[in-house]
Amino acid sequence: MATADIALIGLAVMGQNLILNMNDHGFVVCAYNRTVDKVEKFLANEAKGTKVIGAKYLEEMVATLKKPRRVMMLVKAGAAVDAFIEKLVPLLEAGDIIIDGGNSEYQDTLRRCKSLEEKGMLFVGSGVSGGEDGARYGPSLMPGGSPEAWPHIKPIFQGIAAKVGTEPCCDWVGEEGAGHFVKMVHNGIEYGDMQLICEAYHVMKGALGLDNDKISEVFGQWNKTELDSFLIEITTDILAFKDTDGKHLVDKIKDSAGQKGTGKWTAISALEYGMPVTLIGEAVFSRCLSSLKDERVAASKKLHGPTAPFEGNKEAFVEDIRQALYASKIVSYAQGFMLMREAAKEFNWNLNYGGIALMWRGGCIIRSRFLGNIKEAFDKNPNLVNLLLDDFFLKAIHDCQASWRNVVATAVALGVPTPAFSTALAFYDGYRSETLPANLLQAQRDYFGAHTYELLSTPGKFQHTNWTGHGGNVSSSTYNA
Ligand code: 2AM
Repeated sequence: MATADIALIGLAVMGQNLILNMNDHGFVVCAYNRTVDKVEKFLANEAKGTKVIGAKYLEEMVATLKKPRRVMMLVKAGAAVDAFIEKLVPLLEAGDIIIDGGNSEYQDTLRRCKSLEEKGMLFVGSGVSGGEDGARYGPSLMPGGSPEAWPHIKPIFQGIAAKVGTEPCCDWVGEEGAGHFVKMVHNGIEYGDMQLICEAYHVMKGALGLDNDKISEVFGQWNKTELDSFLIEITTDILAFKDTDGKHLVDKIKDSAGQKGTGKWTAISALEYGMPVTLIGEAVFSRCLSSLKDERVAASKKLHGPTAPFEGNKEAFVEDIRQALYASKIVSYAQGFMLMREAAKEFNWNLNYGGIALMWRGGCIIRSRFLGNIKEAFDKNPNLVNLLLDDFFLKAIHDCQASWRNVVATAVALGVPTPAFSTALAFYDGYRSETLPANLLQAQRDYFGAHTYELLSTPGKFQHTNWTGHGGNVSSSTYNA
């Protein structure tokens, strides 16, 4: 009998928690898993006393569904998703909807979307963020794919999503792989935010000599300002946390960062689409550098830096660091939105930028007050070319600028690495430059490779000069890397 509103395949923790969340919001869910035992165990334990039903076979699962059928997968990204799609297609009809809530690559989502639409079915690739807790009590959801699917999944998705006030942290992102692309950028931005916080900690510790409790107190204060966010909040807790021996746990943790690859994928996309998303790139490279622990230990004994201590007012400098972090964060988000805008152009997606800011406003790791300001900026002007040009952010960055420069200059002078603060400032100075030295670069390219250059006085016309007086006058047309 068709009683279920949606089926969910994949009973790992995320899947289980999303099912329970959907159940709490009045939806009847049919649970299925490759290893069928897990269905019975789930029904007998976590889902006991709920309206959740289970299925042992995909045919049985499909038969429980109201039409158009909605089947959501939360399985391992990659081959498992394709395998399930292949099994589901013969069991479904035109107009039915398959949703992939896993961490799929957006190119895979694009391919699956096209292929299912050719068969008359609808496909949605949705970013799901917020971890296990988010899945259970309110994730940030970023669905994209076949637009016709949205009205049919909207009540469930917006019902279970995190809320900011009454607004759900879920809206339609855009076509094809847009949802998974936006989730990837979200993760890249998360890398950037974490790196910025770590640099602030490093400068306070390395340059000012503040201890963990003091730094924790500083972050606690910052959390009451524009920087109010989940990541600053947990950093406050982490720095104050004591191990069983009464010592700070953070000091005992090896300074070698892991990564699962989503930051790297964002940086790769940035290179692919030619967008200067420098801060996320530096955040990824900083993790790489940190993981060279043994080499760094050896190098630290041989490579020297400055030894002069910090001179100045520490309290005032702590405020400078806060402003440097804020300004750098604005640049990072501006870069992230530049990347999304470029991808939207490339793929013809109609991205909803204000909606994206709202989706990230709650439920996910980068949730923050700041995202509310970004939402307002795009509400004011949906065609905003760059976040830095919005009045609110323009003023914020102008107000922070002197402090930001002071922090980067001081960190350089004292030898404390601040790659993300520095790259953000370099980007800012590059972006606001009417003239950059690429005129010389074009001349160099033309000199050694006859790559041609464009004169300011004759736009669109490319020409070659014989710079040396010898060699040919033939310009390069084949080598344009
Ligand atoms: P399992 O319980 O049968 O292993 C997270 O790993 C989820 O993805 C689990 O529900 C898991 O099912 C499922 N999964 C992982 N690899 C899979 C595959 N190759 N085919 C089907 N499901 C898979």
